[in-house]
Amino acid sequence: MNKIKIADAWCLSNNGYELYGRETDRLTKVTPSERQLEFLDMKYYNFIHFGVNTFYNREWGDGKEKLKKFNPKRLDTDQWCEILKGTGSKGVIITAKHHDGFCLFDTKYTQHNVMNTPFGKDIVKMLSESCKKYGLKLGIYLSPWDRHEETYGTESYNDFFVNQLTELCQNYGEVFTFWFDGACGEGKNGKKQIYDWDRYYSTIRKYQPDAVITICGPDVRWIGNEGGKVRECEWSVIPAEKDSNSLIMENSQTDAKQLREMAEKLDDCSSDLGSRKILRHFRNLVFKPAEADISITYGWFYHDTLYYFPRFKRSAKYLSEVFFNTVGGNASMLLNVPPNTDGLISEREIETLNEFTRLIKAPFRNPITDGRFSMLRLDGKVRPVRDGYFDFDDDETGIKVTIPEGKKLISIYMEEDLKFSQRVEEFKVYAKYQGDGAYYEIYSGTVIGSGKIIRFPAAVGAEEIIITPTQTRKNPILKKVLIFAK
Ligand code: FUL
Repeated sequence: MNKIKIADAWCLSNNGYELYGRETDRLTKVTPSERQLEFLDMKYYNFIHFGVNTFYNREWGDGKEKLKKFNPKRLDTDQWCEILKGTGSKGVIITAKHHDGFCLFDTKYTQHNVMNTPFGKDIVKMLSESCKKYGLKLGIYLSPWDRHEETYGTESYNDFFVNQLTELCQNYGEVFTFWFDGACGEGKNGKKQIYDWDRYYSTIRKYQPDAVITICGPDVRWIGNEGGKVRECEWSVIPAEKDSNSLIMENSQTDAKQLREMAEKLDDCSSDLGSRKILRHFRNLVFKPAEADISITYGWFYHDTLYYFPRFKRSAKYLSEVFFNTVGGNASMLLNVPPNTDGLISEREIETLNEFTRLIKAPFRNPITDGRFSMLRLDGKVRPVRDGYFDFDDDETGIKVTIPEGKKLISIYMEEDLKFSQRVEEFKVYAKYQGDGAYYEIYSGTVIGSGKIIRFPAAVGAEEIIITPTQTRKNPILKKVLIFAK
């Protein structure tokens, strides 16, 4: 264990990095929009993949599926919402239309929709009502790639798509996100659609100004794989050209059987998207927080039997680690929970979700209450913090927290106030034990961003801890620091 070296603090050496200057001004001027800020507070929410694929035991339909097969006899969107809300979810994104072109909503623009099935009810409408009832936000997945629509591949498809978007914007209350998948399996000889993204975006901005546009969109970026893997440092300020729609589409799924490959892949061409070393080479920067998507089982749609990969089942433990790494790694977690052919989330999934919920809540019981937090100054004096807001003055080196007697430190949760951009690049946590009165380093981390979770493998019996940013782009501003001890 290293003893504390106060000289490492951001306001002294800052690891030799510039602290106030033209470049740090340029970087910290890149800040989120109001809609992004609101989205960043959600942190964990769900995907529902449901459609004709569910009844064909498929991942990708070809657009020729028979509508009479779609009959989820016990469908209950309240059940979905009740279960997902119970896991701490903040919202649900439904596949209003997947690549097969089948629509789960009542649309005027194609016959290939739920109203013409034996089920005959608008499922997006039902879900929007359940979401309201359970206090969840509603999100819409509308696949740009459409294997059923005849106009796909021509300019009129853009009209078709905008018409459907307009229906979805107008008929289902507030929508928190429109999720535009980059996947396309047409290959070289298939139909190629030139998507009029600008028109899609302006339609959304017109009718749903608060919604974020995700993946092939300007507001939220895809993490680059479909297995919930995050980079060691996830940055939210990145070069615009590193997240263009064409790059996303190139890296997206091109075959329904690529499930494992997509889960394991970490976009290697851009594993460092936003350190200072990278950013100085790029003129156009954007604020684009990361979202990590992952499915609870093998495949995005429900399969009774094991799908392409027999052992590809994710345990609650695995999913909970994904939660800690994403929500605690400056990214959001989008967990897919697909209903079965009855139209219900099945027991198998409920069991996993119950255990997942228990695991993700475990480190966050027993927070230490305010009154024990203060800002430590260079001269050794302290400034008490009462409002739970930690904006460092130029002579403040760390956040000092006293641990109540008889309690041990279990975990730490922190958030930067991203209104002021992502600033912290590195920090350390020190503990003072009873005895020699010295401080020892117990954790060394990099970015904080929208959320940093630190879990200590063994409870730390310290009487005091100090959290010291050691490298930052400007004075650090944290809007939340929670300490859990038992
Ligand atoms: C992929 C799609 O091809 C999958 O079917 C699924 O919808 C996933 C979330 O995105 O790109």
